[in-house]
Amino acid sequence: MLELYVMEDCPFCQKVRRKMNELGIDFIYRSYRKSDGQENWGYKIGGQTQVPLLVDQSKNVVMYESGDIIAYIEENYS
Ligand SMILES: N[C@@H](CCC(=O)N[C@@H](CS)C(=O)NCC(=O)O)C(=O)O
Repeated sequence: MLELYVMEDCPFCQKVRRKMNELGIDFIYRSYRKSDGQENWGYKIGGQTQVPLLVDQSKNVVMYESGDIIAYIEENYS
């Protein structure tokens, strides 16, 4: 299943979540705490402290950038 690392007040994360909901895509919501820094799972997976971060284990994809994530889910999951 898709996993999305997000911070609640991040507008880029909200944009991606909105699109996921619009497309009816089920995903695992991963809370991202900025204060965890490099100890964060998102950092350990993707190597950056940026969110949103999409992880698609079924396709070995780890992706930052909300625009790229939206294009990816539209292409692969809609
Ligand atoms: N261009 C990126 C911008 C993402 C971004 O700026 N995210 C902020 C939170 S709203 C972030 O993760 N900043 C890095 C940090 O706080 O360490 C996108 O569209 O996804």
